[in-house]
Amino acid sequence: MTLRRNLLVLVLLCTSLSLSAQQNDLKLWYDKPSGKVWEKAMPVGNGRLAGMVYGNPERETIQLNEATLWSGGPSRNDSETSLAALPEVRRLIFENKRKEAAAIASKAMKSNRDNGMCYQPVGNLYLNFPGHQSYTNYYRDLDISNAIATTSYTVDGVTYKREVFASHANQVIVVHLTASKPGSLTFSAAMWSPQKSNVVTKGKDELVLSGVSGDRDGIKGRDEFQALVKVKLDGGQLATSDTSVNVTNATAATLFISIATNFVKYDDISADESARANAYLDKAWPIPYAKLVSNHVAAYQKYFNRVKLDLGTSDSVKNPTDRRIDGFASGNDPQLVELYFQFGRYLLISSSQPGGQPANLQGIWNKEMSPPWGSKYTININTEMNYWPAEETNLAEMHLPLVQMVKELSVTGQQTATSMYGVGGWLTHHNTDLWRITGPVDGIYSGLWPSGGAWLSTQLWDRYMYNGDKAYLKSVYNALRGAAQFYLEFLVEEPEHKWLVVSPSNSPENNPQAYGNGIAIDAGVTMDNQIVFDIFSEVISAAKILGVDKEFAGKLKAARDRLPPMQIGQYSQLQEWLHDLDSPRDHNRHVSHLYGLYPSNQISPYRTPELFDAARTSLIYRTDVSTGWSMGWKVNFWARLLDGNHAFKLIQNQLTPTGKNRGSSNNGGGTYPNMFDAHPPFQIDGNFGCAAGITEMLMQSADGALNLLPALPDAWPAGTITGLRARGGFEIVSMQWKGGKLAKVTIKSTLGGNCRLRLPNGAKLVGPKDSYGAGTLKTAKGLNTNFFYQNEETAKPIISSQAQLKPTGAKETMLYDFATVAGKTYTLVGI
Ligand code: FUC
Repeated sequence: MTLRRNLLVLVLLCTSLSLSAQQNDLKLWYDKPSGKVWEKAMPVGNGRLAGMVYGNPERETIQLNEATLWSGGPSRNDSETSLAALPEVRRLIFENKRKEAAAIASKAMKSNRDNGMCYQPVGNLYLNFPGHQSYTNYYRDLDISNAIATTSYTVDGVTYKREVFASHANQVIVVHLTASKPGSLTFSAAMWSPQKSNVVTKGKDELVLSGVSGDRDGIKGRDEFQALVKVKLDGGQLATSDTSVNVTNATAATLFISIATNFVKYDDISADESARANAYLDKAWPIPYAKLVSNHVAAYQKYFNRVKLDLGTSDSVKNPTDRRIDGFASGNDPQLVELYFQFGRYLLISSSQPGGQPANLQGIWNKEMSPPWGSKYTININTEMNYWPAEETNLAEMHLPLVQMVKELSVTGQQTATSMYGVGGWLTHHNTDLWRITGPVDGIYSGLWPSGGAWLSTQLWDRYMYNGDKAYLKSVYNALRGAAQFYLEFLVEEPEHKWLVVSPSNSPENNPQAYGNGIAIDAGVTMDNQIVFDIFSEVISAAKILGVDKEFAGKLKAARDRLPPMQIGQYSQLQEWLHDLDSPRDHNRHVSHLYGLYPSNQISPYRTPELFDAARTSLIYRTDVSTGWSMGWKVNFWARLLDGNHAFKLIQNQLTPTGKNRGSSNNGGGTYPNMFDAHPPFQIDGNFGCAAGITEMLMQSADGALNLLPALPDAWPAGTITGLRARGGFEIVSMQWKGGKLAKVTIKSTLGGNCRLRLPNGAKLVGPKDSYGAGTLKTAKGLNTNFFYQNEETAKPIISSQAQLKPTGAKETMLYDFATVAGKTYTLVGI
């Protein structure tokens, strides 16, 4: 009997131990409050509302945002003098008189209006707890498995607990406060905003903050907002002063935070923010707390639970998250990679929801009136990177705000195409904002780059490669077509080879020394050539699929044939510019000419081995450590270069506390204690880029086959992942690997068609028994008959006589074909 009871206790103990270990797996947790440091606070968000929870016992701060609160109001920023200057600027570039070209462009093409508006904060909610200066048992966390931030501590034997979430179901931020001893919860709630605003109290239980966004670049702030905080009590008393709600001797309290603005659309700010904020609040108010939680968790987990990753675990999981980040690069903590990957997915679900705004430079979290780079949309890399994990990590719905933004830009950008360049179609330069500006932002060094809209458009096409949904393709066709039409009319013939090139432009935020300091103005840069190649090819395919625009597609084909091919220069590098001007000592954070390697698929170890090696050489010259987003991009590059160990090295650099990365002129990028990516300052792109890179190490689908475990590092010999999506509508229901080899994979086909697999080892098909060709896997040969895996042919590169190219070094793989039927699931085991 005693033995049985002891056994039972042991079993129970083990279960609860393993449960708590498991529960810890998806938590960012800390044993100290954030104090004043925003980058230690925990982010919550529902795509529209966001909060940063500091977890300070005596004075809690929850910094608040609403996704449509931006400085200014509806505006445009085209330059009116550009068109007249265009021929002269082009002529000077072709004559290699770049200084002169830049001088004219700086005067005539730069925007003389605004340089983009800022994403701005709503303000702070403060909760003051008298007597909570000294506390014990402090703990706080962000549980990304249910999107709830919790703080708890003990004062005078009473344990206080705060739970905060931005409800995905009920459109309010909820703060739930409890005390372990009835009647011991006493606090006051107040609000503050850096905006032009005022705070009043309403009844006995409510704060009302009303304001209007800031002015900027001479554009008046017209984005009006209202934030309401209403308190519901369990026991105790409620009272208000002029500016605070005061609670005494309660046992529990639930605070409902409702925020709204007058923003309807980029050119319409006619909504009534107060009516909206009240409507959200009135709807949520009657719902009991437990139901608010279950609604929220269900709505969040619908997305989050689709993907699970297990790379193994170590004792490090017992440490607080900031200590784990500190030790990651020199230790063994594979679970932190899982946490970082899932945190990326958490951030995307929290900052980008259908019907809302896309994630900006800081996602949806910003405390500054004048944040770095306006916390807007920089689209010469950053916004695109935000969405790299969307399709493949099974968050396709989160992509929709970006799709909508591109549709809107394809309207506002038409006027820019006509007025600035005298051509049809549409474009954006290297930035945009809530008001969908499409003119150049900042100086021409970075701002005079006309390919932002086209790059974004290629991502809309890529979404089609995953979903194969013709109705979707039709809905974005006009945007894609307009992006291609812009180039068709804008491309000019360069004098030397008679290639068609984009001019004026630049290779984002970089220049060869030969042009002189600060001069980047250019024609025919490699990244532009690659982007034009993609958007032309995509529109040619889309027109064919939709049975439209035959003649237009013919014109695109003819122009595509006249684009410059990629070139390999004297240092065996992929040339960034039309001429061989790269320096092996150039460590610029942008690696724009490798767009063709990732996110595009123009460079491949199997189809273009010389370009593959040249791209690798260029990347080695650029070095590893850099800004956060640059390192995130490099994880993807090294994954596409099939070098898992080098990709892992970049993850180590990324998961290093900011400021601690050494040995590079690009010091500084890394990770903050709350796992936010450090440019520095905080910029969310690196979180997303690195999450996408981790995925690309485990699965790729851009190069003619579904490539499983293409870049597995030695650090992850065994693991499992569920729920990834691949092009052609394939879903990796689950995949397991052991000893670096594929052990088992289950693939669901949603569109049917040939499944071509590239594997590190042999495999056999074990199910389903009734499937076509069950049990057999044909060795793949020739062109993949599956449209979604048919790559456009990359033009043969021009190779410098001084270049010394190396073999790709790609490991031998097995290449199989098997036919699939839409809706069926197939299981293979490794042999
Ligand atoms: C681009 C980058 C910077 C920064 C900014 C927001 O201009 O060159 O590094 O990320 O965007």
